[in-house]
Amino acid sequence: MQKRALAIHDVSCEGRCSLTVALPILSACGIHTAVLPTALLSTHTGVFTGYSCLDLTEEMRRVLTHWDTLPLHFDGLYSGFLGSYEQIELVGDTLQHYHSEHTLTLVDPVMADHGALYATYTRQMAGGMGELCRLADVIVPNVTEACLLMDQPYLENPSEGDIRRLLEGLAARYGCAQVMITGVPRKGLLGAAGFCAADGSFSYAGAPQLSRVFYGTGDVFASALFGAMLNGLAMGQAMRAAVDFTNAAMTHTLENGLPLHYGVAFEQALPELMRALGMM
Ligand code: PXL
Repeated sequence: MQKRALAIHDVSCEGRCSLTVALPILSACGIHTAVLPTALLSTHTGVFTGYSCLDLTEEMRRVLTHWDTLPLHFDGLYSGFLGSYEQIELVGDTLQHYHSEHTLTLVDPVMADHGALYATYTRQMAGGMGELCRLADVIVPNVTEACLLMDQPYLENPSEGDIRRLLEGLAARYGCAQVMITGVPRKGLLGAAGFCAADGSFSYAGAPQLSRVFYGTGDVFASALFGAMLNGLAMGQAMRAAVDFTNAAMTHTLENGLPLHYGVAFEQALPELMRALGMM
């Protein structure tokens, strides 16, 4: 049976991130994906200025009201960048509404990077993102978001012990079965560190660190991870596949010589992801 997922993110019209990344990656993973767009922006907010941003909360309510008349079921629920504080409650209600015994819920608490909140995010929204994390089986914050979720100052150079404490703390505080922190450096590698609450195990998957600042890589990683997990890969294997895919996308971007703020060339790495999932 083909798996069905719901992806709740913004549409950034230019600059590959959020839905323009999640949808093609999940399609390549063979997953029938419905979308609930949270906001419409001309670009992402990471590096561009003067972008337009339309909060879609009211339209989301209309979409959900219509969906209530349809027999919809989702195997996976995946949320990311949100448009406003008011919207967080609606997204929480939606995750609960479509949750069933076998649903995999992945919340990417997108709100900050490199020690700072994104331009459209407030402290109040950061608190609300924590409430969404409580509804998730899996969360994938970066180091900045992990520190915010734990109400602690940003760790610029976290040690292995710092990352373990964050992982365990997040799992305990938000009740998530699996926590992964992204953008974790270790011995010249950059990757993701994971914690599985069921057996208390830690894991790490890294790839050679490329000394450039990329955009949208958190979304590329999380989408590939979610696609891999919906295809039945265990956390460690899914993390490995998603790290390799993200690294390949970054490498293609550098080879293409494209400006980095337009996101990474994940399109050219999709065959690699599909091979890792045994699809070709
Ligand atoms: O990649 C996360 C993201 C998603 N959507 C928008 C963003 C960002 C990060 O900056 O600005 C609109």
